[in-house]
Amino acid sequence: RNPVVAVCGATGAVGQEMLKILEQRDFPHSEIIPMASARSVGKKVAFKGRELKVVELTEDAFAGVDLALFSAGGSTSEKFSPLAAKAGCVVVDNSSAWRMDDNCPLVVPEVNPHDLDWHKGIIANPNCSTIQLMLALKPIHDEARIRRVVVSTYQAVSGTGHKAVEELENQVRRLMSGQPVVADVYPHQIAFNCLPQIDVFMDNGYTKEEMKMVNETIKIMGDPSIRVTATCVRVPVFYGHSESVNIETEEKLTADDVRALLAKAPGVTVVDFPEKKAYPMPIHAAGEDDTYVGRIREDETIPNGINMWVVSDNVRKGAALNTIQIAETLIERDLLRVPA
Ligand code: A2P
Ligand code: 11C
Repeated sequence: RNPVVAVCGATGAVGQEMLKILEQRDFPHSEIIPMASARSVGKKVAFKGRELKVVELTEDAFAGVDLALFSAGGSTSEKFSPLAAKAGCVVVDNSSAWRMDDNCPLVVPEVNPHDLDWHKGIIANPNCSTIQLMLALKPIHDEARIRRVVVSTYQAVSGTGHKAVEELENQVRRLMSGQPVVADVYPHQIAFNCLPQIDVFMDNGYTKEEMKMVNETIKIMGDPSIRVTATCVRVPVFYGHSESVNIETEEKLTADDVRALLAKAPGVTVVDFPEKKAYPMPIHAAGEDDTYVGRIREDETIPNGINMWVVSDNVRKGAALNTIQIAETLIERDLLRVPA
């Protein structure tokens, strides 16, 4: 029979997108159960032209559930994912709770599907800004071995959740009508501004988001020799993260080599026609599944260097879509069960 699927965090920005994508991709299911906090009990969510009642995510909500797609925050996942797995339900979790846990694979299906083979019940979905970077880096690493990556991000407010989307909207409206703004979600005004801080600062002066990009890249690529350094910036864009990426490789690749490699990479579309002013932009990537790469050119300051610009919908490929692709890959590889 088809799996019983729980969507945990079904009322949130990513949860809503998950329901949309499950529907669009005709994900095999015998039942879909939307779960959220007690606050949302009684609410309804749309699925395939019907309305499904939201149930409370509780300790014993997972009896009879085969697959749980979690996007309800780190602490919720820390508490409930092990309970789900114990009940025999495979968890694919979109929070940062399990990503660096040695017992949990961290997977981008186009990059490291083989890591699903050793799952023990909980599989982690990487951070949005890491996922799109992996799609662009993997074909280059396979061909020419990446030594070092310098990445700067331009991240949309939807990465923070519903409240941040509303905050940007409200601030723009208020500023355009001459009213003072209130910053609540972010530490400063985000409208018409850039914030070089995503998440909290760590002892080394980097933010948590920056260190996620460093550590997750190494785990997903399975190669600790790749050195990554990141600067993550929040920009007043609603949907779609952009990244400026500088790569140093062991073997020489020309810009044409990289274009050809990425043109045949799964999940990647190259948009690189400077003469037509055509390059990836968040307004085009929003709502799409692929990761878009453009502005591919050689770094003329080093022998083996490439610069490029990588854009993807952070809520789709960066979160909901990648989570669902992990689930699809589990089914394809006959791995949708918690090993004894
Ligand atoms: P709720 O709407 O009931 O608060 P976003 O990231 O867009 O803010 O969404 C977060 C999602 O995670 C929502 O669906 C939210 O449900 C859910 N969530 C947050 N905290 C909990 C919790 N303690 N238990 C269950 N669901 C939670
Ligand atoms: C952002 N990358 O854009 C964050 C959102 O670890 O899953 C996702 C945080 C995470 O704000």
